[in-house]
Amino acid sequence: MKKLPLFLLALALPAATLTPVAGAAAQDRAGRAFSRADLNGDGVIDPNEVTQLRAKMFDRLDKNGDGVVTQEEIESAKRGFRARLTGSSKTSFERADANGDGKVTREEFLNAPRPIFERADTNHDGKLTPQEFESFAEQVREQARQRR
Ligand SMILES: [Ca+2]
Ligand SMILES: [Ca+2]
Ligand SMILES: [Ca+2]
Repeated sequence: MKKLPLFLLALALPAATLTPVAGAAAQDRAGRAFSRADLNGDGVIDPNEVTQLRAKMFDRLDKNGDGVVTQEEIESAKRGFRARLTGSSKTSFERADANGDGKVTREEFLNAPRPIFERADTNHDGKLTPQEFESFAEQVREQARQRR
């Protein structure tokens, strides 16, 4: 399986799944992740772009292409991605699965809450600037360090 880009997972999964990396390497990676997510290249990430990224991610996770991502498909994606999920973390798939039947449709997933986006958008203008993105990534790394 092709490795999922870190940023796609970072948007969809809890912050805990971001692998902590120190210093310049981390900044560099955040910068590249940012430009990959800025699909129209206007220098900010907007919710529309998040939705498009989710759509791409959904298609990758939906291995059998039936338009529904099951718990099983999520588990296999998690195994393919080396990030560890802590016991209490829920993926946004699990959050999106409102009726708890272990399946998430494309529509549910695209319309699921965007807690990471909203936390990172510190001035709440609905757009993520590279500065907001980087300072959020820094917070996440800091939290990851403190958990050890
Ligand atoms: Ca943009
Ligand atoms: Ca499926
Ligand atoms: Ca903002």
